[in-house]
Amino acid sequence: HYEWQYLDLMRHVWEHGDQRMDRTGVGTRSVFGVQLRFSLAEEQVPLLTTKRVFWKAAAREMLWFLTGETNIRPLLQEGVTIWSDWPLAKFRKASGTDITQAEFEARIVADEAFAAQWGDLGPVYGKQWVNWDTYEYGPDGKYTKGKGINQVAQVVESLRSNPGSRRHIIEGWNVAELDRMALPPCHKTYQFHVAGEGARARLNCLLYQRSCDVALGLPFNLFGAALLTRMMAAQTGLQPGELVWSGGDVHLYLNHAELVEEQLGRTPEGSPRLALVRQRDSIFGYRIDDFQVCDYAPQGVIRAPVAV
Ligand code: UFP
Repeated sequence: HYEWQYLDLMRHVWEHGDQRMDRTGVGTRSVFGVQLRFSLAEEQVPLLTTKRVFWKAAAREMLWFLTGETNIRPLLQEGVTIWSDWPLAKFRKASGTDITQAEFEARIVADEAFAAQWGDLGPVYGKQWVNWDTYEYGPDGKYTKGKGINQVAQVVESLRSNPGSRRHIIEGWNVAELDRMALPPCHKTYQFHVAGEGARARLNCLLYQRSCDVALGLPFNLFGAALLTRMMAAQTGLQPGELVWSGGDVHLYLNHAELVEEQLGRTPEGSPRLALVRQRDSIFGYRIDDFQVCDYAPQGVIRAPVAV
C-alpha cells in the first residue's frame, strides 16, 4: 500500500529525527532530505486512509492558488480556514485584542474593507504562480513594472509544444518578495516531466518542499500536488504518471506525540481514486465539483495543534 511510505517516514522522523528548537518555539524532530514516490495512474491518489484528510479543502486551496488570489476572504467564503492563523496572529498583535479565530474569520467575510486590510497574505503562491512581477528598464534609466508572468499557463503551453523540455517549472520562491509574504512558500517548486510518447505519454511531477510538517502539512501537500498534476495532464492530453515528492527539512512537532502514536497504530485500508469528472477549456476553469474522490472510507480524524 502506497501509504506505508508516509507512515514509515513518520516513524523514522519521530524515532531518529534530530531534536531542535524551531521558529515557532514549539520544537521539532527533524530529518533532512527525503523522497517519496506515488503512482497517479488509473486514478490512484496519495490520499491517507489512516486518518480523514479533508481533501476538498486542499482542492479549494489549489483552485484558489490558480486564481492568483492572495487574500484569505475567498477561502473563508468557502469554509476553508487553513490560512487564518497567520493573519489572525498579526491582527491580534496589532490590535492588542484576543479576538477568537471564529470572530476574526466572520469579520473577514462580512467586511470587505477589513478583509482588504487584514486578510491579505502578501505575494504568496497565487501571486507568484500566475502573476510573477517583472520590471522593464526604461529609456529614462528607471525601472517600471512590466507584464506579470503566468507560470502555470506557460507550463501548460510548454508541455503541449515541447514535451521533452527539462524546463517545465512552476516556482514560488521569489527571493525579492519573500519578506512581504505571510509565509515563504513551503511547496516551492513543481517540475513536470513527460515520459514515453504518443497516446501513452505520461506526465510526472516532482514537488520540492523545503519545509514539511509531516503530521498536518504533508497529507494536504501530497493531495494538492496530485490534483495539480491531474489537471495539468488533462489539459495537455497526457496520462497521469508519477508524483515524486522531495522534502528538505522534514519534521514532526514535539506537541504531535499523541497524533503520531495514534496514527502509527493504524493500518492503511482501501485505495481511494481521484476522478476529474469534467474537462475544462483551461487549467484556470476547474471548479470544486469537477473533482470526485471515490472509495474513500478513512479511519477517524486525528486532531493536533498547528504551530504558527
Ligand atoms: N507547512 C507545511 N506545508 C504547507 C505549509 C506549511 O508543511 O503547505 F504552508 C509547515 C512546514 C513548517 C511550517 O512546519 O509550516 C512553516 O514554517 P517555516 O517557514 O519556518 O518552515
